[in-house]
Amino acid sequence: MFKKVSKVWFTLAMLTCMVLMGAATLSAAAKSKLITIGFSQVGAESDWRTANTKSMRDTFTEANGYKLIFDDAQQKQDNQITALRNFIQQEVDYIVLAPIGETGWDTVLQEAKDAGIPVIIMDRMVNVADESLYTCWVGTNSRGEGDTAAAWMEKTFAGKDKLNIVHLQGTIGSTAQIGRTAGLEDGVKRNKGWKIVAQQTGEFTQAKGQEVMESILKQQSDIDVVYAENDNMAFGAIDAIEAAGKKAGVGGDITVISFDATHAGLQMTLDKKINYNVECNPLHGPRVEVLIKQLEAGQTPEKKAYVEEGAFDATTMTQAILDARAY
Ligand code: GYE
Repeated sequence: MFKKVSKVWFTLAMLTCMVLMGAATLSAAAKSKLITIGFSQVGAESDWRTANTKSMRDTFTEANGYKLIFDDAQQKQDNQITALRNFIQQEVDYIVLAPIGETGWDTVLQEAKDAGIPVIIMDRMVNVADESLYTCWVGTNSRGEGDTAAAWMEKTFAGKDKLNIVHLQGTIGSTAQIGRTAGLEDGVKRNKGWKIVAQQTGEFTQAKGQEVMESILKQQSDIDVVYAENDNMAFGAIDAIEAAGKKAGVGGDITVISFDATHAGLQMTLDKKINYNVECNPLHGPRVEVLIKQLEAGQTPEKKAYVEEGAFDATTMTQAILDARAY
């Protein structure tokens, strides 16, 4: 009896070993087939960026057939150029670039093209003389977002003959800054009473947003609106406003407009501290994967793909909307 049982266990153990060995060989073979992606990320300046990085990491896993080489450029273009050159040297299959600013990419993108490595631009855009220097782009319509915010201001402040606006800009020269700034500045041109009383960059970070807002509040007592080009700068600005003894948001002294509509941003919208939050979706991982699959299949993806986005007004914001937020 005992002998029989131990024989069964022995056979089972042998079979398990064989299966495991088989799996090990398989995974070694699968490993050599992984698609290698060099990803140059801007940095970790905002909640939006953190969600974007997570989306990329969650998508491009070994289990999904990828080897992701991630590089954080810490908000410096020089670091991004170095990262791209390293990727070229490592002969990666694809480069994904989330560019900090739009200009200054021609040389390094030419190097990638010469090496035959397709480059997918994600999130912000590049401004290059020759559009064939990159394969395709996926991201947000920042100009559209700026227009959406300006249209809301026109509706909300209709009939008001004076509107003093503090403008907290994102990283100067980035697509998100250029588009959102253009939307506001066009609004100012259309509306005689609108005046930008201060315009300064907060680098898309909460700390800088707060610091800049603190100094503006010391110089300007008459502020109607803060137009912050992302959630994190809005959080910083709200802290500064409250520290100065004023109230931000619905029914307060200063109306706050923000962009991104991240989970934390929508929480502030639900709390009525941000009056209007224009959505900017960071979940590009799966979108980039679709593009890579198309390229792997020998297809030509669309050159530019914009992501659809909405906007949230604090007066109609609900807990259910917040709960459904994936980022
Ligand atoms: O709005 C901001 C981030 O480029 C759309 O970058 C992106 C922007 C986003 O730091 O929060």
